[in-house]
Amino acid sequence: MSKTFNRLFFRFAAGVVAAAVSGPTCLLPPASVAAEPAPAPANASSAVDDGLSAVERQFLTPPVQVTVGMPKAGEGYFSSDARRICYQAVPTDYPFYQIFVQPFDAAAPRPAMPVRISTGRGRTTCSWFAPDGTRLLFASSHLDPQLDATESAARAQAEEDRKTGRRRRYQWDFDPHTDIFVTSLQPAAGEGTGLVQLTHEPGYDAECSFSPDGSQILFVSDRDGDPDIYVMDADGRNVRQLTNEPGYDGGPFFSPDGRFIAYRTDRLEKDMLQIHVMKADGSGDMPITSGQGVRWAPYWHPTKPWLIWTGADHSDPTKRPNYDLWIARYSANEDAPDGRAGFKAGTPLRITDHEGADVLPAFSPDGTLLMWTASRGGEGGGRAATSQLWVSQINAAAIDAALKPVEEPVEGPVEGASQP
Ligand SMILES: [Ca+2]
Ligand SMILES: [Ca+2]
Ligand SMILES: [Ca+2]
Repeated sequence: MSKTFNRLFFRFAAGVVAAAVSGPTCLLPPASVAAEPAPAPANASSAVDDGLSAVERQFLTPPVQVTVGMPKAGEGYFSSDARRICYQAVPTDYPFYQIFVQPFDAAAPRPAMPVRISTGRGRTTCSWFAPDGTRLLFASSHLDPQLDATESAARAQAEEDRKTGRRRRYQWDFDPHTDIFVTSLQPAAGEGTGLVQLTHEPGYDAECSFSPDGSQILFVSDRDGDPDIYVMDADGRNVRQLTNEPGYDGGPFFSPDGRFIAYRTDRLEKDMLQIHVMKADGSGDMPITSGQGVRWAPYWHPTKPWLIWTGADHSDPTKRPNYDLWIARYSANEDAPDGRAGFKAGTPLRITDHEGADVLPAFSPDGTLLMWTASRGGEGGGRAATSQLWVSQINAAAIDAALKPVEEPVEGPVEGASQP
């Protein structure tokens, strides 16, 4: 099964697998050995895109590009101490995303040498640090028995695209061989350090993230034929299904206090994702966005009652949608008599309007930095640029001042994607 969502989407790659790895568990080399350094950062000072618009300048410092050397990189997240980031990137010599971790300096964000954590084969996606920083979670299809053929087909298509100059939309496959793995990032001496496979069901299992206390893992599975959100214990046991609506439900993250889950769903209109929030047990589900367009990749601010996501207006089929970052203030009270009323969000605020894609936002653990996947800078800039990870400081005071209060009545559908 596969779908093509209109451009974007990284927290959905998926793929296939197999290979050099025999057996479902852990024959992979330790992360420290698997390390296959990407080319050294070429332009370590690459950075300032001075093309900030008035809107962006109000809320963000000029973004600094922190990934270099690979054709595409994206979907980055911070470790709890903000000293590392994890992300997915397409190596120069391989057709599919692999998972990387690299050092990060919050005081002076800049490119650094990445270390590959995934096996080097298959499609991978959705990396996420354990809260204690000792392990990394990600989804990978490297156990696909047909991996050789999958890779060959991808290489052939890439070669054909290169000849014809075609730029494909991002293809998001629900690869049935995708499973969730966790690997140690701080292997103890003498300890097995390979991957541990946490899901074993046929079907796509991906889009995984730990709960704030590290005891639970949220993920998406289409094991019953329809993609839904599940939660399991950190060791892969005790799987519980949280959503059961026809259509795609995915990209779930726990709120910082662990009481709520933000995710995206296209249950109302195929491929037209909207942001929803539900309680941690799956009850009290409610939409946060509505209206024409796509909203996805919700992410919680760690200390402020803010939810950020990616939105784009798809109402004009003749225009290329511009994906940008939106923030809304919320109030949460899981004990409200009506569970649905326990979570309210105000009118969202657009904080980017650059012509290139601005997607998959993530705040640093202290909430001062924003990292997102953007097509900026580079030759031609904007839409001609490849997607990479960029980091800005947020102007929290300006955002706070511009954000509408939650209580303010919203006239009409909540817009998340109107053009500026
Ligand atoms: Ca699976
Ligand atoms: Ca579903
Ligand atoms: Ca944009």
